[in-house]
Amino acid sequence: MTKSALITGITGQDGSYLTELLLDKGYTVHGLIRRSSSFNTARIDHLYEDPHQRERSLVLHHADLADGVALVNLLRDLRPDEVYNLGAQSHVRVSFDSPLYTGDVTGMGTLRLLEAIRASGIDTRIYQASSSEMFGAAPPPQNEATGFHPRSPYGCAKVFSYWSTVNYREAYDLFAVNGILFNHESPRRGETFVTRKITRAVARIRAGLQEHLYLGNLDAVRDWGYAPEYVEAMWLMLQRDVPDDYVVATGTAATVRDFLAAAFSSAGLDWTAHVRFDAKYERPSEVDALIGDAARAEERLGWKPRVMWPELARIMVEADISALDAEMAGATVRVDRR
Ligand code: NDP
Ligand code: GDR
Repeated sequence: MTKSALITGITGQDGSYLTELLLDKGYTVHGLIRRSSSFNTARIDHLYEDPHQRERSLVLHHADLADGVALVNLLRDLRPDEVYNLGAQSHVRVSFDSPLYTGDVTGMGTLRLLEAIRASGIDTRIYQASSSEMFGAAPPPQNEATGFHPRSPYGCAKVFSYWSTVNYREAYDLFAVNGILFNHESPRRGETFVTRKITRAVARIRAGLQEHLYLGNLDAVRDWGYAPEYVEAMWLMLQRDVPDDYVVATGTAATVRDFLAAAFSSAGLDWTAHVRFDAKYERPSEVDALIGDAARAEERLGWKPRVMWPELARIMVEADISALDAEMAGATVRVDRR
């Protein structure tokens, strides 16, 4: 029997890679998308199927994590085997500007989804996209036993979602898991996250379209991995006999400055000639260092990272250079298929 999955956040970086993975495994994939005044499906356009086609393996549905009734209706109708809750206001800096909205979507949205599963009485497994941001000020290395000390409205909302997921597992015997994923990037990463902001700027500076890149704190330490590998871990977590929570990380650390230097030098550029400081990109409270210990994921899921941050920087720079070259040659490259 074909398995089915519902993905919230299907139009995001992770949603697009997870959709590819599940379609490759033969799933029917349902995606929750938000109504938008302009197209927001660029990352999954290459997977799009004509809605008039009879047998479809990818079906999109309009709904929103803010709309609990729509979630109940959707779950009752679709009865998916697996639910992946990737939808969120996911930008940490933005969460300081929109704390209540972030709390509503990134926090309460998860509870609405869990409650929709419970209320509709369906038998489904749910993956919650938890985050290393929950560790915040807790010193590295961080693993599943590390206490949370979030440093942003986003981190606080993710802690609420984490505990709601654990609570529904304990209270209702739901197969509910938290993947505590450390930063993961790709050519499909949103353009305002620091790695992609850097690699896009490298391509534009190299092409003479931009001279300066404005950034905030360069001292923050992050554990950057490669997004297509991280969605494999999500799927593996839902295939276990027993639900549990897992850290997913590379265990290697770099500062924003290290990533910057690697990205610029991979295109033959010197970052110090181009980077300027702008306090606007600093956070009122920063997360200084995140370095994950993914021993449990390796031991129980057989998951191991393959691409480490220096290679990741190269992959992203190359992709942005090719995309820009194609754009400048007049072709429109809307989706990177890597
Ligand atoms: P993105 O920001 O790329 O994608 C977020 C997705 O959520 C988009 O599809 C977005 O839709 C959707 N979304 C936003 N608001 C709502 C809403 N109100 N209702 C329904 N959907 C909504 O995030 P990533 O793919 O990078 O991350 C996926 C998840 O994993 C997120 O929950 C994130 O917080 C979490 N995470 C990410 C990590 C990372 O390093 N990437 C690390 C740890 C956790 P639209 O396209 O319309 O904006
Ligand atoms: P993060 O990622 O906050 O870790 O959250 P981001 O790339 O936004 O920031 C990483 C670090 O870079 C510093 N920084 C800047 N960040 C941005 N965005 N823009 C800048 O100009 C800039 N200059 C310096 C930041 O201060 C920070 O220290 C990501 C998101 O994907 C979350 O959803 C996810 O949960 C966590 O990763 C794990």
